[in-house]
Amino acid sequence: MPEAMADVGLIGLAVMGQNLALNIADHGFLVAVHNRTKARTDAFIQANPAESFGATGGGLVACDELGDLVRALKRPRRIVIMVQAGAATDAVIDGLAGLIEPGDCIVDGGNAHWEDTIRREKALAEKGLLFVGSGVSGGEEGARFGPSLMPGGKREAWEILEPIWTAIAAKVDPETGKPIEGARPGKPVAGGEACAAYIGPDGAGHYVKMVHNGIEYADMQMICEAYQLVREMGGLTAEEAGEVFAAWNRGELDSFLIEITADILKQRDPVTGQPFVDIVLDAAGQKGTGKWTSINALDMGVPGATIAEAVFARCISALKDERVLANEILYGPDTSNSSTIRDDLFGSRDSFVSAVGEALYCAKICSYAQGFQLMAAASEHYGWSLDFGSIAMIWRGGCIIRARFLQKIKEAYERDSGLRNLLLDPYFTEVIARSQGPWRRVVAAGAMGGIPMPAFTSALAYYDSYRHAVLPANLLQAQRDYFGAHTYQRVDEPRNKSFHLDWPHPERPQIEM
Ligand code: NBP
Repeated sequence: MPEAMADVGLIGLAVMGQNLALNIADHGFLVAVHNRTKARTDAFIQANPAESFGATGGGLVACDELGDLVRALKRPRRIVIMVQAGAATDAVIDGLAGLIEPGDCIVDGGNAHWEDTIRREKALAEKGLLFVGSGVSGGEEGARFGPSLMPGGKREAWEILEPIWTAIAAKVDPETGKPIEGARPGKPVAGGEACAAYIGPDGAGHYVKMVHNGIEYADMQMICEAYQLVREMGGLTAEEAGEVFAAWNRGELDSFLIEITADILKQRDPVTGQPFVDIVLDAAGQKGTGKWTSINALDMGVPGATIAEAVFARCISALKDERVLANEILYGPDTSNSSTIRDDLFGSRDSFVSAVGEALYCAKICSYAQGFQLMAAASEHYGWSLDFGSIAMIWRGGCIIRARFLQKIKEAYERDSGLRNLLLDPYFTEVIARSQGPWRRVVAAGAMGGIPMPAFTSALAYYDSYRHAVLPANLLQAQRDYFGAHTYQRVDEPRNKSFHLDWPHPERPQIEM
């Protein structure tokens, strides 16, 4: 092939890289592809010959060496990296940096830690190279037919990448906020608003992607709690629970995760014929972005307890053998009373199930409120000037947390771009005012029935803490001053003044040595 003909390079041809390359080619771009192991590149090219891109004008060009890929690209060069976060990403960037020229742009589409992105962007800028750290969400299917894209870096870097990222992103109907489905190989969807927008400088894109994943952890955990409640306390079969989720998916809870939950619950195991969910081991794994979000919430001093609880819920699920043992030893309430507790509080099974749906929606709002508060703190800390309405907008399609209610978040930030907390937006205030009764009764019923609900309960504690003008931290301050002379502030003095009380410590008994 003649040199400098390809529109974009893509390095790393595992599942995400391959699907992203095909998506880009479907949109009429010529993609130069490279992988560390050549056999993978060859197999990829063989499986996707030029004719599979039809009349789109796009296609793939195999490059055995990094140097071949660099030579194949038009200038300024755009090179997307889809390899493992960490050392692999550094290795690829180091290899490229010696081959490309000032003004060229490297795009890291992996799940990098945002501080690595800040470091890489700075180091490359010193060589005159542009760098975009872009969140890519939606898994394999999203990468292939429309991901949600969260690019961060210098604006001039984004401008170089923008035509490609806008073309390949998921599209939503601007009026309803609903994703426009129907992309097929060689036939991308036309029209709609792209789920890709400039997020902010250096690590902003990867940071926002990380918080997206943290929120995803909480969404999944809350769905699991709702499922356990309707099965254990509601007495529903897996299939009936699937019908409930399908019905919820037609209302305010309409989202990708609710939709796939309905499908999963209706699925039978091909081997035993039992409900599929019943033969899956209840021990969850994790890759780390939920943990990063929770650690960062602690570092920033932002209340992100619901997201952290979702991470801890996976940790305790992984202690399967220990839980089986504890089940033999530890006491809980008599579960034969579950239906009595339920009917005393709700009157009927149907109203219990509907209350669980309301509880799920309220808890979900609280976890998003925490995620957006965290992003607000990071935005201030790093000087990113994040646009929260735009972030909600690009999460409406393509990504795992896509949901109808993200349109409501977008509208909330349109009403007030400086909104301090989602809960304070009139729409969300009203939803929780309306549904808090059922939410509280569900949490009470679950607690009385001994059903673990770490995310539901932590979200309710967040809501009640946030709306309390006075918390018992007055006593806590006094305790700290008592045992450690940590000082305290007074309600009748300015916040910046500290006081210490000379506590009348009683004589302590001498410990005999
Ligand atoms: P992996 O994260 O498993 O990356 C492996 C690919 O990178 C292989 O093709 C490997 O080549 C290649 N690679 C190259 Br080129 N140089 C490498 C090096 N120096 N060290 C190690 N590997 C090297 O692929 P993935 O699952 O497609 O994910 C790609 C990125 O996208 C990751 O950062 C991931 O976190 C992120 N992501 C994944 C998802 C998802 O749903 N999977 C979603 C969103 C984001 P080889 O053939 O020689 O091993």
